Amino acid sequence: MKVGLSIPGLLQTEETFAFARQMGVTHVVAHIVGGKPGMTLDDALRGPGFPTFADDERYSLDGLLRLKSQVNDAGMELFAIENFEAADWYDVLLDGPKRDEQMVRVKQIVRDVGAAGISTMGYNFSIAGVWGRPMLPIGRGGALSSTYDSTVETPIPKGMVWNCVYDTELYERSVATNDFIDPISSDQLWDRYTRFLREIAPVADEAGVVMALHPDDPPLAELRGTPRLIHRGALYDRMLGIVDSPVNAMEFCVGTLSEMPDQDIYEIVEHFVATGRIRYVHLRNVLGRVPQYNETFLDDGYVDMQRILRILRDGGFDGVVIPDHTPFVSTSSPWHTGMAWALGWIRASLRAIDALDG
Ligand SMILES: [Mn+2]
Repeated sequence: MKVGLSIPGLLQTEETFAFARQMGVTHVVAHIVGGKPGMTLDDALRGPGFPTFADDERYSLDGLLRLKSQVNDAGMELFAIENFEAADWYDVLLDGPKRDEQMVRVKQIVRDVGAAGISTMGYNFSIAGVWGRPMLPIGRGGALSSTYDSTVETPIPKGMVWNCVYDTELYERSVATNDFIDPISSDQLWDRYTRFLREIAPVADEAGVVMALHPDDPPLAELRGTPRLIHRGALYDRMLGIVDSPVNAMEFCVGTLSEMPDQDIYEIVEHFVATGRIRYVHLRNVLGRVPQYNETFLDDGYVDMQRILRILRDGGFDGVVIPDHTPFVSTSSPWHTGMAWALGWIRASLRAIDALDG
């Protein structure tokens, strides 16, 4: 297996790439959304949602090639781009009037990702996105850790999708008048997704790009009044069946899958590794399951992560594993420290598994 790191847009700088290589990372996942280099975290979090930029130059062929050469110069491979900008495809998610126009943009991004020689496009197909997870000092030693809190759940004002405000005027008007996005059924969401997937798959195939879908975090059947697509492991089977091709694959988030109730995480990993369609793995541990859980360090949750790595290896998975989110530790650089710890833990675990069985 290869050890990778997901680097958010805010941190896509020469310094972070050097940090990643120093930690032994060989494969980079560029999580472009959520901010740009030069912005501070405070800048990024100042608005009512995460920042989102329509037609962002970073998704152009030139932008992708520049990013790739930065990563290559640091001695690593740019393995994947993670997520489309909400501002680029909100009407694909909402089935709005700009849906077809926005699909043209999404297809161009996938073509450009392929043309830049990047093999994988990770994405979420989610209206509510990742939400309702305050950071509290409940991790080991008081580390700030995400927990799900259903009491803060509110419906989504129009103008927002996936925690991003794509139309500020509409959003402000909607907040003032309690105007929320139209309710839909789970079947309607699956119809939207099916239409999207059948349209994007041939484009991805031609571009040499694998589309990798992340499950819904937190994995509830409904969140903020909207249905969720992948909130149980078995729903990945449904998704894989819609387009039965290697271009339709999973961004396999062990953390999110471990939050799901009524299923055995080890059986889930065993089942899906056998499909050969785990494109890459997000590794994270958790205590509890929805609606009551919190994220933990890799060695501090209810899941035996080394057993997960063994199941993946024994199932023939030889792809990229990245740390998912980690608790924020008490240093002046909580993200770097948390990732450094997780990367070291994963590298040592992979080595130990091979040595013990070897
Ligand atoms: Mn994840």
